[in-house]
Amino acid sequence: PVPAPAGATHPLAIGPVGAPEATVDGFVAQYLRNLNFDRGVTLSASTANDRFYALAYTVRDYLVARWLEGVRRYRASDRKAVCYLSAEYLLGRQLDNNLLASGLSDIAAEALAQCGVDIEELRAQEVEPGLGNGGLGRLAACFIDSLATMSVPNVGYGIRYEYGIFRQTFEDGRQVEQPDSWLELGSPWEFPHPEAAQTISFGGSTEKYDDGGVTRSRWVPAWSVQAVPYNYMVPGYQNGRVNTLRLWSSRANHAFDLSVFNAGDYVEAVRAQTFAENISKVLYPEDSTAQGKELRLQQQYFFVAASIRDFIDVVLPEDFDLTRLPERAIFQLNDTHPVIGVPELMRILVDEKKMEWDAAWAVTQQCFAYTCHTLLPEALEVWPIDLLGRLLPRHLEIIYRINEEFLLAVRERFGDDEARIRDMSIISPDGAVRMAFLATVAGSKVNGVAELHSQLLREKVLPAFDEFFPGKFTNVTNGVTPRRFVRLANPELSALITEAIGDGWLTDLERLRELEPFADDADFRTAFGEMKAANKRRLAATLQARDGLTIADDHMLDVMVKRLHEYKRQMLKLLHIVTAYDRIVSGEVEASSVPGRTFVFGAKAAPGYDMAKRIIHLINAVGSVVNDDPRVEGRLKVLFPPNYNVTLAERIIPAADLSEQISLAGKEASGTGNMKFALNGALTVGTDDGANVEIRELVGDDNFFLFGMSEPEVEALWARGYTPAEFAEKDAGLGRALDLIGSGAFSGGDASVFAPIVSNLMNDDRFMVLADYTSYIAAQDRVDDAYTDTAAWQRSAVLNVARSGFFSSDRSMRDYIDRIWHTEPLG
Ligand code: GPV
Repeated sequence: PVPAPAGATHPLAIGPVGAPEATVDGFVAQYLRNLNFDRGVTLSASTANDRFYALAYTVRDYLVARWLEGVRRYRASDRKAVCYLSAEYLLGRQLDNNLLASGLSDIAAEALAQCGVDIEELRAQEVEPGLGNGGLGRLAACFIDSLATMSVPNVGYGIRYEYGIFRQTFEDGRQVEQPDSWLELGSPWEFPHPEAAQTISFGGSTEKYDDGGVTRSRWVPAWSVQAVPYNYMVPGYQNGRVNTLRLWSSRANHAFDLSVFNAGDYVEAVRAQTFAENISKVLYPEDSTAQGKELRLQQQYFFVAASIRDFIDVVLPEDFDLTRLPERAIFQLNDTHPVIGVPELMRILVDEKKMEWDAAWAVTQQCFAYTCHTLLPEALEVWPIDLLGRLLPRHLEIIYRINEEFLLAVRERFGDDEARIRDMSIISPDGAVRMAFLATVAGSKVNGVAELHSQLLREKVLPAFDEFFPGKFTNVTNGVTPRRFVRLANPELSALITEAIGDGWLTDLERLRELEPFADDADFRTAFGEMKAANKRRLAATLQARDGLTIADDHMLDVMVKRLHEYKRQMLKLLHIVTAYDRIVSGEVEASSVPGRTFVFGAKAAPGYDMAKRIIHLINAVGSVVNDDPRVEGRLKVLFPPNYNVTLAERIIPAADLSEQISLAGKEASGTGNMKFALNGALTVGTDDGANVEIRELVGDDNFFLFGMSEPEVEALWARGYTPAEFAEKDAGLGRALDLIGSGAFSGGDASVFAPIVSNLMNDDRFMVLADYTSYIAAQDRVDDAYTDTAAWQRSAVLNVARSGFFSSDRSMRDYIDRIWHTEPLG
């Protein structure tokens, strides 16, 4: 027990008061208490929001005691913690996750039933926090779930954006962005701590001063804001552990406000406040694209500075000897967004704690590790030195010194090889800080996110660094949490699995292997087919209620859900749809000879990405024509529900038969949707890219539809010279599909609407859509054939589930722990 405050005599004052009783009666009592005392309403006078809040608070109440106890035990230990620094966390809804983790699902359902409350209605009340763009943000959410489940001490650090990823609507088929005001009705899951706010400074200049005979540098900032922490519980799966996610929100500095206010300029004071609060106002809606905006650098420094200081000043004991920081913390950099933390830690150690540079650098190098999530050169962040110097002048000086010493070491090893020096300099020849280089130099390890990606990172993107730092580069293949993406999203499949092999798979996903024999069990396959059919009906109900869309339940569900990006090649999928449509309407193929297919898209385009938005328009345009054409009725259908998010993913993925993972080889770092589909028994049609490579190796060639060029073949074609128009000439089907799009067949005869897409494909086609078309269509013909043999298809689907256990984020976390973090669970 913790020591009681002086003067405490009541037994309850000594520790956490403990959770309410985990019974239906206990739950009901706590629920009604929350409704009355927190919401200030009676059950009969409550709104759905009140009832949702009271439910969330009740679940929270059960978790809080474990959380506080865990924090206490961690602080009493000397364990190393994983400080995961991520600009994005794409959490999804929390209610069911927290019910499952706390083991309260059944009790809550019964308790609410006894109160006459419809739990389904309350589920629908929850607005998901969309504090991320896509894969990178969702990966962070899976990782913190796994760390809690594995009892590994972890704090997730990030930004509490007031507006998350925009809400997508369509007007005449075109994407329109609406603000995501997820906090409008408040969030029951957060614990704000305004009293623990930190001051984060910006701007100004640096100066040298005499510190008892030693000349030192210091930063004299010009302005500052407050960083207010909001804590969220991250419960492990039924293990009594609850970790913390700490997100920072910006506020105006009161001192700053007041001085202006005293001068009588009320409006100016309020403007200053708006300026400060801008920093955490909105998530940048980019995905795999760098955005060199000053506000974004402000966001990055804001959350990283607050997080590092939080760990040192609040989490670690007072007067902790910072030369031992690597024993207590590893700061994992989720891509380059938090890399400004490197010079920040150096500044704290050297300027504030007065450590020698070399000692500080040794500490810093052990405290950071860097995960790279891309290969696209345009997505590698760089900050112009004038911008960085204006916003963070002392950090720029520190970066210069890091670079100077690094390049000196390079010269020592390789001589005055100026070309090499230029290629490896953290400062680029055109005067920008290359954040990936800084992260690589500073990090104890650098990892890619799938085998192929890590190999290409080493060999193509950072080869000079791999040579200079032997052993620094490693791979950790991504993973996904089976709790959310199998157990919660697919309760029918989960029941089937548990009935067959017990429930150990939920925390040891490799045990899905034990399902392999069931692939040859006709009864199991039938049950599996019924599960898919039930999931399709559930999706149909969701899409009907959400968007008024209908799906035929005898169709193959062919799904492509992911951010809209040219490298992911939604265009290739569209060319297949246009071809399938054209084959039927031209009479080349008898409609009844191919299985009925419903194509489902989900995709947001970055608001400033014109080509991506045009492709969204084209998907909707092709959808209208195909869906309204009686000649393909009952055979082909295109659905594009707007605003794809985690909540919708949890409905779509379990219903899918076919998973589209069709990026140009060498462009998709990993993909994680691909793993979710395989784990839910969809077969993949995919290129040899990212984690598809590992999925195919594991599930077997017979259970995966491979197509397209391999990465070396892509390179060879570039080297030979790629002329896309030649491919359009060689394949008549491709020529016809492009003609249809280019001639206005999907735009009411107005050829100009989609001509830019066609001309881009014919003349440029950076992602070689046309080069892979023929192979893709052949793969889709194999899919059609395979789908007609139901037993064989289901056998493959079961094998996909049985052989995908490797893709648990628990395994990813184990790999990070073994290869990078060297942390231990808190027993
Ligand atoms: I860099 N990714 C992302 O979602 N946003 C980004 O800004 C960057 C990468 C994605 C990659 O595109 C996926 O291939 C990968 O699976 C995911 O990050 C998680 O590693």
